[in-house]
Amino acid sequence: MAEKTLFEKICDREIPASIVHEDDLCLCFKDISPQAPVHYLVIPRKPIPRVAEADASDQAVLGHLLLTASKVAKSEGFAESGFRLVINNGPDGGEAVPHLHVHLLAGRQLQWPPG
Ligand code: DGP
Repeated sequence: MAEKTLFEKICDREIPASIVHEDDLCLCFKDISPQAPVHYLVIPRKPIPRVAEADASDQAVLGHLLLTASKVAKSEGFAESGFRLVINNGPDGGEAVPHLHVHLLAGRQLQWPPG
């Protein structure tokens, strides 16, 4: 069996994280190295390495990650002022952890284009 990813270990409570939401399909927790006043990660429980390796059977979970990010933004009160969702894919995309995750950033005016 493949070794668990860091984020699978967070799902399984083997590594602590500050979890703000969880359900059958996903977890949302605070990023350990925040790039904005609010920086959460929304991850599927299923260890999909990156979006490029998701397939048609993952359609529901992919949609669920976005809807969960929006739900968390609303429940935490920063949806109206705005937020950004980012998915880094592969080396040039800046992916460091090979377990699909949606960055949810908010709490300041974010710049565009990103670096
Ligand atoms: P990416 O570069 O898109 O793969 O982002 C990985 C993010 O994961 C990065 O913003 C830092 C975060 N991260 C790495 N290790 C941990 C950890 O152990 N706990 C938490 N909460 N976040 C982590």
